Amino acid sequence: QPKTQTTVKYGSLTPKHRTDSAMVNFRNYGLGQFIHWGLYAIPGNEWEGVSARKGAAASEWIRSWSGPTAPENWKETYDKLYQQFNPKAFDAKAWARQAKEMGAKYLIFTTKHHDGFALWPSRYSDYNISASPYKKDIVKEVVDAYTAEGIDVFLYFSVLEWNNPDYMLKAPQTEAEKKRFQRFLNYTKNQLLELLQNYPQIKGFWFDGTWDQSWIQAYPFTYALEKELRDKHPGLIIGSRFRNDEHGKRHFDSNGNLLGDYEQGWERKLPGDYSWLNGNDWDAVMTIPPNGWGYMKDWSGLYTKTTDDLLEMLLQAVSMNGNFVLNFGPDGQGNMHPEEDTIASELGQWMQKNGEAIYGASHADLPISKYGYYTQKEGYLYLTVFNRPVNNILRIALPKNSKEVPVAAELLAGGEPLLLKHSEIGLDLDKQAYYDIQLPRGFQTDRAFVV
Ligand code: JFZ
Repeated sequence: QPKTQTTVKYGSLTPKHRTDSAMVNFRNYGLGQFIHWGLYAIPGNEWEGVSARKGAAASEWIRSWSGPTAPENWKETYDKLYQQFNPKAFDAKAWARQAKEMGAKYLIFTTKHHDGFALWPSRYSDYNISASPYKKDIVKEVVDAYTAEGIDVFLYFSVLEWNNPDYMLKAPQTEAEKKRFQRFLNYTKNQLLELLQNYPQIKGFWFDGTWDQSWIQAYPFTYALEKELRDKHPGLIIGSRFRNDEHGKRHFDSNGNLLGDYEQGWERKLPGDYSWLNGNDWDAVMTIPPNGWGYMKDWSGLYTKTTDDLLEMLLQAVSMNGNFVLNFGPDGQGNMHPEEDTIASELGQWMQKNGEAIYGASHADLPISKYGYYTQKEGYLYLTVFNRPVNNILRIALPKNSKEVPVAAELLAGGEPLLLKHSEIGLDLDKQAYYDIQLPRGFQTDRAFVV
């Protein structure tokens, strides 16, 4: 069927597959860290009789999702939390060291979430970190510390603000509303330019809160703003959640072109099939609890993901050319949750031994393996095994007459050579060539292993 092309004036501004060094680096990251930190870290999902919904709770939404026991003036109370924001244990260098040990190659950090509170001393809003007892520029501390560890920094920025009188959900109608919303747009632009100016090391923005009609209808403004941000900061990486075209199409414009440099819709879920992705760059952001991004005091009674769950998701992402970004929600003092510490260290131990199968690795064009996930790089094929065969023989089926054939196999961690045999026995010998890899007798590890 012939595809009809729609006229799109405010469509994609960048090519589908950028090949500049910033984007090549992005493609090679493999593993990233997300940090949600802000005033919501103080309540930690439950506070003074207020409790966000358990299970479905997104602790950073407590201002909106406060439970039935919330007092009348809860929102006003929340908006005063900044007066007690004084994270005594906050040590950006310690966070950055931990991220480095975990094996993260990039960080996405919340400069301002939906509550509107800026973690940097913004000239464009008084509702910022300078007004808190902490006073110091948290964004600067984080950007500097991570950059010093060689970890690239991306800034999370929520456009929508719950408590900004100039913000509105619907597109402005009256002249007064138009004027008010234009003020909000200018403010947003000023803050973004301010972030670029203050923190020139950053590699990109991770936008959020761009789904309301007010923003959707402001497409001439957002189009021009994206252009300006890119002009001011060559190489800047922006995901597909920043803006829409003039037909209201988000993520992809009306002709199906990705809006931005990578697909940003994979949030607490992963694509099931490589072909859906259509060659687009993407990342997936993931919580450890079911749906809490900000600090949650109490993880009991929730299924919180294990290190193995997360490793499997990492492999699922990288095997389909995506990055996997794991979220941390530090508490109001600046400490990570103890279970986050454990997971970071376990992931780090695994990455230390097996990172070669992740960093710079990409999709291997092979049928899905029942044992785990294939990745490939520079003539090497990696198989990360989550399901160990009981007979200790890993069977790899390659298309018959494939130009590339395996010549040797080894365990990635430690490099132990493994017996590899071309097998004459198989179900589909006309179409496939079978290779059997003998795992060491009694082979056991506590985590997935890579051949
Ligand atoms: C947003 C935020 O509301 C949330 O607090 C958190 O910061 C998360 C990373 O992003 O939540 C979203 C945004 C988009 C979708 C779902 C949740 N989405 O497109 O499916």
